[in-house]
Amino acid sequence: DRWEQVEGFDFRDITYHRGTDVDAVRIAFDRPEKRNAFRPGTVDELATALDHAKRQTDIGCVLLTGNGPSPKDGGWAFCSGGDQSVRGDSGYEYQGEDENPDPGEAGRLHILEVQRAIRFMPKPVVAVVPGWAVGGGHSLHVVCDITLASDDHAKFLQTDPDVASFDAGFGSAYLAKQVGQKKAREVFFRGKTYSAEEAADMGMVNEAVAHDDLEDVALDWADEMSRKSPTAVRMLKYAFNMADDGMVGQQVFAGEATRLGYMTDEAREGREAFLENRDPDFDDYPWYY
Ligand code: 2NE
Repeated sequence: DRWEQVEGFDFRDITYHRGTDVDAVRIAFDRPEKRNAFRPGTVDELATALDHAKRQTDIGCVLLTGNGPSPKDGGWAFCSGGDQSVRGDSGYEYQGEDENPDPGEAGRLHILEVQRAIRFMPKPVVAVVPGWAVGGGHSLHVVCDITLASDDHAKFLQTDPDVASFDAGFGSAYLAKQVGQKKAREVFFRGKTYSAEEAADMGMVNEAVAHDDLEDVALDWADEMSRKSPTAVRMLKYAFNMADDGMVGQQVFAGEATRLGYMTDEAREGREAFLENRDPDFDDYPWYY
């Protein structure tokens, strides 16, 4: 009852809700019988929901989670990564109805686009981990701004090298920024399973929370964050990103700086002068120091 479905979407592999009393959305993997593995269609839906969430100017936080438990065996999962049963030789295979699909649909790895959507989302994205976070699912929690995990059921595991996959971007390099080089290498090279508590001690989980309280705690955190100044939170998120994101990080931060600049009378004078075909008069605007 704290969530209502967002109208206008007919998703198959995810669910999408917005808070009734908190300015947050909840996007959830909905393939619990597959430990919430993603197939290409799942990723398309995720990208659509994230883009929609980005555009909601009254929404201050995105929760990303996995529905459960599995009707088959009661197991919980955040996400177990790419669905290995549809993995082709160059990516994850097309599963639509078209007999002659676009060749570009053949081998897709567009979960990386979703990682970027999370990274550049102009509001915090919280991974709410009720169970397994594995492979590409582990990488998704890594790229989120915050991770909250079930103390009872969350398990963190990197299987990439077992299935001959490698997230050589955020999944590994950014993980190392969070937990340090030695631990990040251990996560990938050993393939050991870590509890929520261990992951919190390591620094890749913010808090381990009793399973039954997980969603409420996530909503509390979302409520706190979405009550802050949108501009300040957005600038801070992009400032945190910028140190690691090179020229793209600078570009994203700079775009926000430009927006702030446009909001000043000084910028309005520049625009008006052009439209009125006269020289701009910036005399009223000091050279601040
Ligand atoms: C997730 C894990 C550790 C769970 O183990 P357990 O013992 O709790 O469950 P079980 O029985 O293995 O899984 C339950 C059902 O879910 C399916 C299983 O095949 C099983 O199906 P049934 O036998 O009941 O029919 N399932 C689970 N994960 C799946 C997956 N990823 N794809 C397809 N079916 C899956 C254990 O299941 C596990 O290790 N799963 C595989 C994790 C994995 O290797 N993921 C891919 C890593 S690569 C990747 O994600 C990636 C990337 O790194 C970069 C780009 C794109 C993708």
